[in-house]
Amino acid sequence: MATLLIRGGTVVTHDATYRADVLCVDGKIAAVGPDLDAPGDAEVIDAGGQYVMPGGIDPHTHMQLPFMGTVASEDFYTGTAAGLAGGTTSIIDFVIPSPGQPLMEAFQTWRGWAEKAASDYAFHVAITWWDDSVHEDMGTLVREHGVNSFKHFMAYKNAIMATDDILVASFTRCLELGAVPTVHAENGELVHHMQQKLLAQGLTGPEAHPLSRPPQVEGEAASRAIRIAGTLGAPIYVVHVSCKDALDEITYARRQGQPVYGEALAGHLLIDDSVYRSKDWLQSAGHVMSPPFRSPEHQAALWTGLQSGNLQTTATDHCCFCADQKMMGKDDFTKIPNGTAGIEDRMAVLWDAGVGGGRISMQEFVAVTSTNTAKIFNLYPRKGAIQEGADADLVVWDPNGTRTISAKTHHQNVDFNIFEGRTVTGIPRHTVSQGKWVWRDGDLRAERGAGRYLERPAYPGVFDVLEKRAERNAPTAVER
Ligand code: DUC
Ligand code: ZN
Ligand code: ZN
Repeated sequence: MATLLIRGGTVVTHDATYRADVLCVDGKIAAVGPDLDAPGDAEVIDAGGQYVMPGGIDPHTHMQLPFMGTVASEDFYTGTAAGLAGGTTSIIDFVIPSPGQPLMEAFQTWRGWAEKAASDYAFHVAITWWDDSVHEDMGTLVREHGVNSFKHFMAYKNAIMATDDILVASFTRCLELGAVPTVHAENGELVHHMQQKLLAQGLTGPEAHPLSRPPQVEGEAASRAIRIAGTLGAPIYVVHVSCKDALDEITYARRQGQPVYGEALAGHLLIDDSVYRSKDWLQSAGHVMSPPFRSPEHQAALWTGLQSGNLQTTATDHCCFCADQKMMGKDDFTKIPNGTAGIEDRMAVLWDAGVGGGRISMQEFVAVTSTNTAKIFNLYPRKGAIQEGADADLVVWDPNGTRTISAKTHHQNVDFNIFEGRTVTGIPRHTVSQGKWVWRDGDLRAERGAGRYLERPAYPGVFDVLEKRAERNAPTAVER
């Protein structure tokens, strides 16, 4: 029996802050309370002067993703291990079938890749094409494999883009199944058009990347996806909201009572678009991701989105490409593999700028880094909570600890760090996964294959209400 006592800390959850010890037995939280006795065989972690919080959940990662002619350098082991070093104890990654590939085949492929994960994981499944078999497989995934969310890329024309007919078919199916549709909101036609136009003008470098994907492109797609979902009565979750344009669409819809959720990336909150004006090609290309980094006014809007509750979660879109991979786009910015890392740094940079910067409270920090994701994707209270019976996935947070972030010292399997040189105050001092410490004062003991696949049941009951609500709000026929 593995027993661990975290002693002397202050427990911080999304709704409470109090002094308590936390006893973990066989991977679960067995007790939370003051002055708990340590059973004879218990290992003890001293959390004096520190905060004990639910482990982070990153709802948006792409480990070893085959993408844009290459494969992301971080695999499920190295990526989840880096996450543990950063206080993140679960991820939700994406199964992305190639157009025409059976969903179940892709799902089994990703399940195989993920067997080496060091932390727990789940999957969203992308809908990149449509026929009756996709309709069928969505049912199988929900009913038999614990998938309760499906992803739609509205960009990446001629690759994985979902057109409006696919969105309508898939959102309708999601509603039937009690699953949450999610979207990468960028108008793929516009992006393609802008890319061709910029290349024709001789703009081939990474500085053209943000010009090809301006905020309107994201705002339009967010509006379209939200209105399609609203018409059908389906909820919707917008991944990596990067700008005011998309946030305004979410905020407007939520004000009408529509169940719309939004995610912000740590990168978008912390880094502005000046990175694309670097004279150093690799510096600039290292920041190529989609949607791109935005100007400071958009960043300020994202913080307001988190503060107001119109954005509920934070993620990374962790998708790593090394310099030699980025070089694939040396003469054509549209060929630079899109993606940046962040799983190891998300919690620390958000604490530093969020709590340290006076933007969000500690409890809000827990909500946006862990609990809200667990609730939206039906992992709560197994994850995202500190209570008896929950999984013992915890981070012991040292509010006074400091770290200077660098690709030279990080654990991520990539040679670049978008937060390079940033010194943060507030660090994960210890991380506990499944009741065992895996990161202790700089010592990483991530175990290959220790991660478990997390089943996430669908929400049929909740969705019945949404369907009825949409019917009630639908315009009625005018009698002649
Ligand atoms: N954006 C990225 O930058 N990388 C992976 C996929 C995506 O949508
Ligand atoms: Zn995306
Ligand atoms: Zn992504």
